Parts: sequence; structure tokens; C-alpha cells
Amino acid sequence: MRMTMTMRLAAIAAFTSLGMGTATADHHNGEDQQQAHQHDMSGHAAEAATDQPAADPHAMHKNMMHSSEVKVVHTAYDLPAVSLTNEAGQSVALQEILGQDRAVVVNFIFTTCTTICPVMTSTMLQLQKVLKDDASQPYYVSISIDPDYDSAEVMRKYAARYGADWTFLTGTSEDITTTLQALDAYRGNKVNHFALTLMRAANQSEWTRVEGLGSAQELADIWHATAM
Ligand SMILES: [Cu+2]
Repeated sequence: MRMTMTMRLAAIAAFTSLGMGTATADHHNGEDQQQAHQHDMSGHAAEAATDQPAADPHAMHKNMMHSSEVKVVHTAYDLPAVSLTNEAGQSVALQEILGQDRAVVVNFIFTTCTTICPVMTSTMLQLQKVLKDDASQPYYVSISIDPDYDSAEVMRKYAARYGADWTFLTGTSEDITTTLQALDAYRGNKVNHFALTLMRAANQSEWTRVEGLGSAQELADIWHATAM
């Protein structure tokens, strides 16, 4: 079971390696730039991102390394005063939904994604299960990076399909862009999306930023380490 999931993650990562490389290329972190350069130098990244990524015999191996590359950063964000729309179609203030009085875990998805978003949604479901006996429960939120397509109704159906009972947010493209930029989750185009989970314990100003497709257990460990 565990093995199967790992293999699946690696296979999915193979489909997205160029996207992730592109996403990190315009990141200002030196390490990321170096990583992006390595992708370019390898000459395999382009192959891995075509319609036939499995044709690259090294894709599986490379991306198994990828899937264990979870980068954790602690940082503060200023939440913009925008109102988004939840899956029930209600208007909600971002500053309230991610209010400092509550512990939150946030990821970024779009419903038509066939690569990393399904994995991230499944991981969030798993994370909920792993943390279910904790005294303090985080408030889970998924924010759409494709608000033009992801209406409240589309988000509601997506949540139902996964049996996900947390908050799914969409909004006008302007408000979503403002939100994503404030959380350093904006990459210009949904195709450039990357795996990102943000966590913040209650009454803390600092966020824990997790980049990469971590397993639910990895995310739970990071949560426990930071949300004390
Ligand atoms: Cu996706």
C-alpha cells in the first residue's frame, strides 16, 4: 500500500517535472535557481514534460528523488483584505477564514488538474486522518488557482467527489491573484503550478511553507514540529 502510493507519487511527479522546474526558475531563491539549471543541463526535463513522459527511462528514478524533496521555510505573510467565495457560494473574508485565532492548513489546487492536484487533495484527506486524534484540529482550506473555471459549484462537486469536507475557496481572478501573490503562490498561469502547503498554528504570525509533494505523514510531522 505504502509502496504503491510512493510509486504513484513518483509517476505523477514525472508528468510535472518541467512544470515544477519552470515554477522554481523564477523563484528568487538561489537553491531553486540552481535546481532549475540542473533540470536544463540534464536535457531530460523537456522529455519528461511531453505527452509521453514514460519514454524517459530515467524519469521514475529522478522523480523518486523529487518526491522526497520537501522544502520547509518559515515566513510571515500579510493577508490581503479580499473576500473570496466558498464552495457553498458564500462570501468569506480571507483575513477571517485564515484568521490568526485558528490553526490552518492551506493548499492550492484547480479542479481540472490531472497531475499534482489530485495527489494534494488525497494527501489533505490523509492528513486529516493522521491528525484526527490531535487535541487541536487545524482548519483545512483549498484555494483554487483557476477561478475562471472553478466556480463555487465546481468546487462543491470536486469536494464531494473526494469526500473532502473542508473549505474550498474561489473568487474573482483579481482577488485570487491578489491572494496568491500575498502567499507567494502565484506563478502566472495554472500550468506552472507547484505543490505548496501552508500551515500556521493558532495565535502565531509565522507560517510554515512546505514546497513539494510531501506525504501525509511528512506533513503531519512538520505540523507537529511547528504547531507546538
Ligand atoms: Cu494541479
